[in-house]
Amino acid sequence: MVAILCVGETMAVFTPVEAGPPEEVRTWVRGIGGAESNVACALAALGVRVGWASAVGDDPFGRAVLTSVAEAGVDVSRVVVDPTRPTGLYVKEAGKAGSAVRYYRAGSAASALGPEVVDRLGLDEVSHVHLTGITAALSPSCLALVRALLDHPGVTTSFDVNWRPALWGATGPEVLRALAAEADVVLVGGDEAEALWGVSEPVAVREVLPEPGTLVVKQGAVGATVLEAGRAPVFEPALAVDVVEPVGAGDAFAAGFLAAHRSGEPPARRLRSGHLAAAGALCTMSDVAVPLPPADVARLLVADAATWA
Ligand code: KDG
Repeated sequence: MVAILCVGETMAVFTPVEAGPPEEVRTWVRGIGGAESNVACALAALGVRVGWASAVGDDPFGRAVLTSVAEAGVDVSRVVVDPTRPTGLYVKEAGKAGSAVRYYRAGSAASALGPEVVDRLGLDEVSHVHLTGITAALSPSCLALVRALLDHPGVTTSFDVNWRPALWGATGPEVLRALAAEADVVLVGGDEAEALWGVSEPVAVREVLPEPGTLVVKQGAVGATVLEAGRAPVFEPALAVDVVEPVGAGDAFAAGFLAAHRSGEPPARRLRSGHLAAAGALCTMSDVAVPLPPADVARLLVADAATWA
């Protein structure tokens, strides 16, 4: 039985150890990364019973991915090992302002997932499914899987838009809007909303996405706003942190937010929980967050405005 099931691709990630263009770099560190398993690992660190469903190749990177996610405390029993396709991988050119990425994932094991897997996900044992727009971009069958999961009766859903222009053609903005409209909780960066739909302010994003019961607009280092039906928008500033590398911070934020959302915390506390989890990703080169010490989290969750940010 898992409270939250995250579904999507996880890859081997290569991060350069030396500065310089990739053509000249000779030493790389191999980690793992995938938006949905990043969320799952961060949820597990917060004590949530969480599973991750996907497919990996029957290869060393697939085994490394499975071992790492399982070691984080995530149930990986719904991950299929596909002997006919490889595990995807990606290469980072990391920097404080953001990271350029180069994907090697076309034809990967996860890209072959489709709606036929829904029946073996054991969704009667799951209360919430977390998805992202990345999966929708991987292949037509993956898009159909995301649609089927968003439509599935008996589970609530969250959808992080996770705009990855390198994976999309011209249909991205409309497909992502339509998918987001089906979810109960939607997370989107103001910068992503600007690129997709030409709006970044939370209230304007809400006009583009009026359907979800809970809409969270992430405003980078400034903070985040939650907009819910029948309630005034609630803004909560982000924590000031020395950023090492930002990839994975949105996923950790989603985990912190969802964990507090599930426990019925009020909006500001849910946003704080997201910011605290995000700080654990901003302070590491890894896509997977390193959780802050629980005592710091407990103190900061209830700190007054002056001592918080
Ligand atoms: O949000 C971070 C993810 O983007 C990263 O871990 C890799 O899932 C990934 C992707 O598709 O870019």
